[in-house]
Amino acid sequence: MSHPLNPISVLIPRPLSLHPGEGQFTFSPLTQIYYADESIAAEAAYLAEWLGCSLPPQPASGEILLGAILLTLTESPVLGSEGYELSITPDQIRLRAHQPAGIFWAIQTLRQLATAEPGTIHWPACQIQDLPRYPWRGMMLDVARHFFPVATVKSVIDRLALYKLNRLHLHLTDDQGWRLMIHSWPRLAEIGGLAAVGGDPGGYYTQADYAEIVAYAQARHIMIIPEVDLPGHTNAALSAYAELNRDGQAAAPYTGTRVGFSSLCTDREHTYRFLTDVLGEIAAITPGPYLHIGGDEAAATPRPDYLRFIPRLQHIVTSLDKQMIGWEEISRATLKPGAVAQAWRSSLVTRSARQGAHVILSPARKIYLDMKYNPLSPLGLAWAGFVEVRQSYNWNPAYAVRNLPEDTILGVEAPLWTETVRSLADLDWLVFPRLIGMAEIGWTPQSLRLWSDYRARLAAHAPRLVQQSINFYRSPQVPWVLPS
Ligand code: TNX
Repeated sequence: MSHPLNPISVLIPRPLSLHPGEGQFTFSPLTQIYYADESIAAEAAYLAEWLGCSLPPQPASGEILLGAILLTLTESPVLGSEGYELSITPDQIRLRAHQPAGIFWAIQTLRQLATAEPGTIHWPACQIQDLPRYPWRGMMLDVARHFFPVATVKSVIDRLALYKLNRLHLHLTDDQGWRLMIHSWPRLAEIGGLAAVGGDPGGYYTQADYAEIVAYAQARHIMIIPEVDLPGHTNAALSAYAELNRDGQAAAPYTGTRVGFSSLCTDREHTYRFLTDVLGEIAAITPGPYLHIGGDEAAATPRPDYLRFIPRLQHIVTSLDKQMIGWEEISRATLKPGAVAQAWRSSLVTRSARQGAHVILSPARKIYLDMKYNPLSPLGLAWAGFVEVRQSYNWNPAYAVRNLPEDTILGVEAPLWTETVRSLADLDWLVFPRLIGMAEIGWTPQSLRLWSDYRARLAAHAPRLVQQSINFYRSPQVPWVLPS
């Protein structure tokens, strides 16, 4: 990629501190990568593969390694679990972190800094120290309204890694589809997985598929958060098992886009056996500490039932040694410590925070990736308004929800609901470039974020988006540097 040598003009997220140096480091296929700790051998291999090194990475020995790339871990905890230091001189590149994730993010910085003419890669000399603002920087993908195969999910994971995003929340179930095989209740996927919005093909992940997604994400330091939306948004489950319905009749499959019409029967013990089985199977194949139970738009569940249901769910989730996440509506219920509430359209989460919960911010008018950019957008919805690139970048999470103490904020997450999204190209067009801005919102301190500066850096990312075949929205607000 060619771009001006001032590295700050390209990096997204903008790093905490960056000092340009003199000269550049030139890569050759014989450049040797060394790693000082077995726990970062995988990161060294990832870097070697990206660069096309002809020599495999080697464990580091004591001597000074001119012309080499050196990966090391430091005892000092100041870099936290994700921070890193990157030093590039004409003689050597050093990546340092306290944890492997920091090394992985340093590698993403190296990828963005590389300038390539055919056959050679250069890096401008510089010193970078970098740490994220928030530990939670995520995207949500709705695989229920439309189903996306494992390969598409992996492409999404690769896109997240590029911008140092570390969470992928999978919205696995909704009225239109149930997308994960549950062996103790197989018809959920076999019957409930058949439909999708608009009569498009359905589908579901086997548990082996899910494990493959989890492993692929883990190798990129991204945590998978599975969501089973309860007690509303459950028509697919209700179509598969009559006994989950209040009237005992199986629901018809649903291919429309209305919300708020379905509910599990919440006052029969049988439903709680179902929930224990389903969440138990998912917990067993999910290494991350969270299970998302939805909880949104349960308009078909009587309020008193909902208020009893959520604490019972939290009890099931904590019995499985997981923490419960729910959409902001769970804030109406009594929550035990460890719950996480996800804000999307109101300030309800302050009630969760007052009960000791942490909060994820997904304000629809800023970072709902399914909102149209403008009235002419061929894809997307508009219930939260049009969300152009500038509007989705220009906000401060600290003030996103009125009266929410900043220390309760875990971070930010941009949801992509897929009522109108049928392919990776559709997905990319809504996600890019808004997700790139969200990545910077979650990583970079507010004081270093300025739209005019960001938009110039974003413009410089156009050639790399093109090169990776990412079908991004050419917003008129960004002076894109596009190949002619
Ligand atoms: C609201 S956001 C929903 C989803 C829809 C989305 C469309 C939320 C928790 N619920 O069921 O897909 O709007 O933008």
